[in-house]
Amino acid sequence: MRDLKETHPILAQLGYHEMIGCFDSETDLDRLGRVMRQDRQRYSVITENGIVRAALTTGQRFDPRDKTAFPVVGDWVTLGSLEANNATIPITGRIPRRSKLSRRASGDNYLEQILVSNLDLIFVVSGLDQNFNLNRIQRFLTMAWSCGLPAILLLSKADIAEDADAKIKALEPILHGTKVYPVNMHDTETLTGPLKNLNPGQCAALIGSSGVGKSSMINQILGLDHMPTQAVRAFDDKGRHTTTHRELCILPNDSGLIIDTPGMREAQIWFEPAQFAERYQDLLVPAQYCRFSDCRHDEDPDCAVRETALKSKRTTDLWRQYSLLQAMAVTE
Ligand SMILES: Nc1nc2c(ncn2[C@@H]2O[C@H](COP(=O)(O)OP(=O)(O)OP(=O)(O)O)[C@@H](O)[C@H]2O)c(=O)[nH]1
Ligand SMILES: [Mg+2]
Ligand SMILES: [Zn+2]
Repeated sequence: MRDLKETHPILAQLGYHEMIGCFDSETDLDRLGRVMRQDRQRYSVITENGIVRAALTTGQRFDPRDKTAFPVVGDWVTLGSLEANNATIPITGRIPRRSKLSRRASGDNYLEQILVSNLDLIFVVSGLDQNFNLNRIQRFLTMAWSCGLPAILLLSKADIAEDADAKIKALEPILHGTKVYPVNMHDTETLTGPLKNLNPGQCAALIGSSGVGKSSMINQILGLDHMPTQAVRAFDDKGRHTTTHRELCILPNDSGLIIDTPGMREAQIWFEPAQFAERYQDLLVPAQYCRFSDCRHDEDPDCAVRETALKSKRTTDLWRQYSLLQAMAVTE
């Protein structure tokens, strides 16, 4: 196959290189797209030949009982052919995800809801204004970690913050090595640093409360008012949930992809027990040998997890993440 950048520049920008080998023939590539936007059953899919409207075929391809099987923003999908008199193209399949951001679905059952997929990075956005809340930031960071995704913290509204330095200092105990950038979403210069963490073809998702500036950031990078934004009500800083859908945006100069998401009231953490066990396997066994059965693996005396983490080449960050995740799994 010729250089994908020449034959299929859009697919290349969308990060297709991650899947080189899945499809070889040019016809296959013409049937391939990446979900850019989803409004209930309707999808907008970016293909080499432009953005198309697509929908799931009524049929057995996606088991309706398994919501996690349905395509989400970020997914690579295969498309059928366009029927006459029908402007909507059927989605015929979904390529297995290499990563996903999930949360616990609302309701009593412990169910997974996949928000977006095929990510390389999560930008947790939080305001340096009255929105600033350590607990909330910790939960959003944990949401990324529990899905095995690296997180970067963007502290917006640095231009109007009064005690930014004190707030940033207060973050220290919950960061565990996470990079932090104070930013002004209306000033491109402050966004250059964080965006250096994203390589061509890589995809980041913006998560955080409503009104923290997620859509403003995308508009600033794109240089146009693509995503609607709205001033936050001054009296409670709660925002009004301006963005109501998830949307993947291609950044200029082949500098990666960013997905905007609606503000979340609360980060409901999702744990996939198998994945969790795999990532922290060598810490799970020693956990049984801590002196206290309710050991938080933090400052507690005779903690076997901490000892193991310190002895092995693992960083203490990982062990702290582990304790944090475990604590949250219990309290969920
Ligand atoms: N001064 C200042 N204002 C900002 C900054 N970031 C966002 N804003 C303002 O905050 C308001 C809310 O910004 P949005 O971009 O709509 O927030 P959002 O996170 O997308 O909100 P939802 O879509 O509801 O989740 C807008 O009026 C923005 O102009 C910033 O860094 N500095
Ligand atoms: Mg928004
Ligand atoms: Zn312990």
